[in-house]
Amino acid sequence: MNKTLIDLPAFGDERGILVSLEAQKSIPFEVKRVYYICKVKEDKPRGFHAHRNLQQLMVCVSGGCDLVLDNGITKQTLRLDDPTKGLVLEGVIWREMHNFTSDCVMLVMSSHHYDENDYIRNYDDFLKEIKK
Ligand code: T46
Repeated sequence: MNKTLIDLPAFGDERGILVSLEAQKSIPFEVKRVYYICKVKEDKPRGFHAHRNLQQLMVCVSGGCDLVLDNGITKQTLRLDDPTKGLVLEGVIWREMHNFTSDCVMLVMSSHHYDENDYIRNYDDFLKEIKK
């Protein structure tokens, strides 16, 4: 599975923590787009898609959620709830986000602009596509 949990450069002192993200340094690709997910409903999962050609770095800067990652062979669940850890995803991975805390803010940096044609939003289509 093409996923890596990375330690983000974090500068903590008695005032708190500052996390600095620099494209092509702490972020292993050129960032073309940034978005964030916030004001979530705890009982409303998100995702349920894969990307054909996209690298993303995901960080829960507040709160957390469970990420279910599936490459068609193995399925893994990990809790993302630490603002100093980022999850880098690349390759065709089915992703679901569950069990959000109400204060969750997920920041995502992407290697490409938004393109709905890059999404596989049907699980059977995803399985067909990875077998190609
Ligand atoms: C992902 C997970 C982690 C845009 O217009 N521009 C954008 O850059 C994005 C990301 C979304 N949208 C529109 C498309 C939909 O009408 O925003 C709406 C909600 O998007 P979606 O239902 O895809 O949101 P999530 O939370 O299910 O998935 C998002 C990203 O789309 C996806 O790339 O990996 O977060």
